[in-house]
Amino acid sequence: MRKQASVESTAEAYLELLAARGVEYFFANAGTDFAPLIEAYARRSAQGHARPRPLTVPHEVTAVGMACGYAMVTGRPQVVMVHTIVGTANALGGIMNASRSNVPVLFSAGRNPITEAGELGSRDRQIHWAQESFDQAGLVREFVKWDYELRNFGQLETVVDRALAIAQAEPQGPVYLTLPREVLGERQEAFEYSDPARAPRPSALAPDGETVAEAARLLATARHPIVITKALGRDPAAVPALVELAETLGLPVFEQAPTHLNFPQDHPLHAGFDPAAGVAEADVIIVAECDAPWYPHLRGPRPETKIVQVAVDPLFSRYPIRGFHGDVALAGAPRLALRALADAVTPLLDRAVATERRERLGARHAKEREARAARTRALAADTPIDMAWLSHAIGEFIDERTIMVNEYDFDQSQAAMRVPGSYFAASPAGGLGWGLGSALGAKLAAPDKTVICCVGDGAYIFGSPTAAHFVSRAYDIPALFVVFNNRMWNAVKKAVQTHAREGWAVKTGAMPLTELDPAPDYELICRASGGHAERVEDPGKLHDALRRALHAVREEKRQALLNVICKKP
Ligand SMILES: Cc1ncc(C[n+]2csc(CCOP(=O)(O)OP(=O)(O)O)c2C)c(N)n1
Repeated sequence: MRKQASVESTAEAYLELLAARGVEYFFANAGTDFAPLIEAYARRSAQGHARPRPLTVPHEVTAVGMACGYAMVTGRPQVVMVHTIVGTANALGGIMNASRSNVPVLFSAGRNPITEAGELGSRDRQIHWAQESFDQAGLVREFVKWDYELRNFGQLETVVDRALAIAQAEPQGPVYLTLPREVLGERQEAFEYSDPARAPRPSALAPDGETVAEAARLLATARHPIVITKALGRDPAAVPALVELAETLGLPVFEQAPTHLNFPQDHPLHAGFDPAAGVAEADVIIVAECDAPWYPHLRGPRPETKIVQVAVDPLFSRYPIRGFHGDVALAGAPRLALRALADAVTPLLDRAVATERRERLGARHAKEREARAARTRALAADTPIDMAWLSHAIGEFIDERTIMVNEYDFDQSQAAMRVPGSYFAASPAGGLGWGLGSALGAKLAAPDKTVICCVGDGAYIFGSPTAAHFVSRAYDIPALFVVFNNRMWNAVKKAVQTHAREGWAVKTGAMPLTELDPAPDYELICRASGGHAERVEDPGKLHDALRRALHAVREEKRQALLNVICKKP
């Protein structure tokens, strides 16, 4: 159907189209390049058009995080718009994260005015000469699927629809659109477009029957098959498909540095978070959406072990190097591949073998959980608080309506999360600062859920906390932030310890460049934006502090922060 809207500028037509395409939020960090858009927003608002809702996000790290959090929960891309080359540069770490985590985002930036005079929007500020680069998109091109500069009004619909369609096509990821001020500011009277969009939306792909049959034959005769996964749960529908396959075969499922909820953690076939022993023993390994299932430098599978790769893109084509084998590679939507595999393997299966494995693994799972619980209980009174105990305490408050955003220190093995789409961890690209914004985006996407964001003290600082707490208050987005405060960058320290096990740093205890002492009173940063915030040092008071913080978030509808003083490793 064709639709017509009365508009005064290209910028207004752009907003009209984004709204029509279901974009709900416009996460913006504005500059002089935004003038036509702000003007267009003012007109739309005067006429009662609320979408896409503009949110002022005073740091790009937070803005990209929010768009990622929203898309991770809903699967729908939102718009982030930043200021020219400088805003793009600030946002880049977040875009790298989104790229490697396959999060669709319409990332956009104003373009310095092109013309020196003569057009509405031409250069009229001191920065307008120096703030131009030869190739603005070149700053991000390696980490976006597509980039383009809007050249004129006539191509607006094609460009926006193409951007949104490419971001959402598998493998999903961010796209980048630059918007010159002259084009945005151009006078228009009317805008006509198709509604719904007519850009092609590629269907999900399924692997061919012959390759599925080959994988099924390998699995049917395997004695010690295992699964290793990291990001399968990006598609929540893939989780029950993996459960079905695992139950059919009696397959242990290991999660390797998971970024999503891939398999219910209380399921008897959940084999934990360290696949090393399983890898050494396995004769067939299903690598399901996992970029680095083991570290060949340390220890890999035996040479005769067969590897089945299951992924949207089993080559991880955008990674310069990834040498993990794939004797069989099932490309396409993993939910379809895994279901097809379960169907194909069922008639070939020796049921007695599968049953024996299921029972043995189930007993082991129960024993390991008990042993872990006992180890954690022994830490209950440790002061400063042990991170495992903190994770355990948080785990006790996680219910079916909780979303966990974890940037590093929450130890998943201490909880028993089971709802697909309820857990998100930092991207393997490792750009710190993702957590706070992502938690806010997740809460925007799921206002009825409780969002708990666990961050290290390092990750908290990288997340531009002043901006995040500002946004939480300004737009009523209450989340609980828990700072695992060990007053250091332990990840960096651990790298030194494994790099030189008996070296100078280990022997002398000197670890320059890893300390975050004296630590700020992080609770004051949250309180400055009206949040409920506490410092927690006594492990015996942790549960009550969590209760109060969750009450603030759920009942008072305001953000909360616990600055938990943790043991230094
Ligand atoms: C943008 C960016 N800068 C630096 C790093 C390197 N880095 C990886 S982990 C880490 C420390 C994280 O500290 P914290 O959040 O306190 O967790 P901890 O390591 O103490 O558990 C750093 C600095 C990074 N990943 N990203």
